[in-house]
Amino acid sequence: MTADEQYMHRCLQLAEMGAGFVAPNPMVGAVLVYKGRIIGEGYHMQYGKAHAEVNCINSVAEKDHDLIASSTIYVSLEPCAHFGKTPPCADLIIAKKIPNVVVGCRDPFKEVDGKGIEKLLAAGIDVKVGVLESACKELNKRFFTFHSEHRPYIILKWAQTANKKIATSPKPSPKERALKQTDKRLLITNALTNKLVHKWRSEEAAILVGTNTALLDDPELSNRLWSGKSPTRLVVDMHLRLPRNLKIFDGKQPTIIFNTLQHSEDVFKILPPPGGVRGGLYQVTDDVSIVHQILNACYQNNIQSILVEGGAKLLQTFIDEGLWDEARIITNELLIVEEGLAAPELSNHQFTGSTKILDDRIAHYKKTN
Ligand code: AOF
Ligand code: ZN
Repeated sequence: MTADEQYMHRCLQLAEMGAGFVAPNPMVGAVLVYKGRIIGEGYHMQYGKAHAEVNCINSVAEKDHDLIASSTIYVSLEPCAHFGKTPPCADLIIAKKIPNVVVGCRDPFKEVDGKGIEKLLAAGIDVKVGVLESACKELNKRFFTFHSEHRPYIILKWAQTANKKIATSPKPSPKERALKQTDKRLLITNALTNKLVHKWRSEEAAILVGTNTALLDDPELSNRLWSGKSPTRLVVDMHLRLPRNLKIFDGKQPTIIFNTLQHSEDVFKILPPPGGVRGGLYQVTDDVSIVHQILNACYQNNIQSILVEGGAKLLQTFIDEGLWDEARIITNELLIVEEGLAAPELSNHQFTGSTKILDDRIAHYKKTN
């Protein structure tokens, strides 16, 4: 690693400490270096609060203040140029007369998007861009996908048996429904992988399921087994047939129902963080792809990532439309069922590794374009 890469690596370590506290903002870290010595460090600690550069510059000890104007500041993301919840970091760097700036990657947010770098250059500052660029982008993959592709980052997740079945029955019969025999849940994963799935839920802004999954599994779609928040629940129920006694209606987290019949006011209204969204009915039409309408609603309302947890049909629609970024597939290698719903078929993917937890194997895939 070059010296620049080492300092950028430190920026990334610092940035990560903001995980879980800064979304929908990106995680950003900064270090200030004078002749090979780090004299300041900082990161974006909380949504709406000071940016990394501000915390970094404020951390410099009094005795080192005179060195700031002869130092290099390393930042994992382009310093901002806009007045948002805080003033522009580029202006602060200029005001502090910092002569050198090393940037991990450009900020895709339209208010910044190169303008921070231009501001610094116009002030005569030496700017280097693109140190550990892919690692910097990977850290904020949700933020980058959201701003560059105008849709949330999409993670598909499902659990399958050794013979690739994901559920016992696609639909309850009217008789089963009348008898409330809807407990057709096929338990595939073990206690440890369940915990991991809750960790995944804590990391995303929203979780999405289709009608049959909501009806058959009656999932709570919350994070109960890991620290941190629970995602907003997004449920497809085109004809509003889901009974109100399902766990998704427990009121513990907002639930948004995509349907063709009704629309509630302020359904996506953003409450101050960490409140998230209000929930309610969101009207869609059935002549256009439902997936596109959901993604568009998320984009318009600053939901930067979704975890799609089923069922097979909905997951397959995302795969067929090429609208996914990651797939995490849990396979119980000991369980084989005779009948069941076939697991989705991935196409256009790159295998990035797998982990084994007792009898469950978790395979990770990334989409290749
Ligand atoms: C930086 N340093 O540490 C972060 C940046 O509403 P605000 O004022 O917090 O601005 C949010 C935007 O600023 C966010 O969308 C992203 O473009 C940038 N984040 N920029 O210079 C930081 N967190
Ligand atoms: Zn800033």
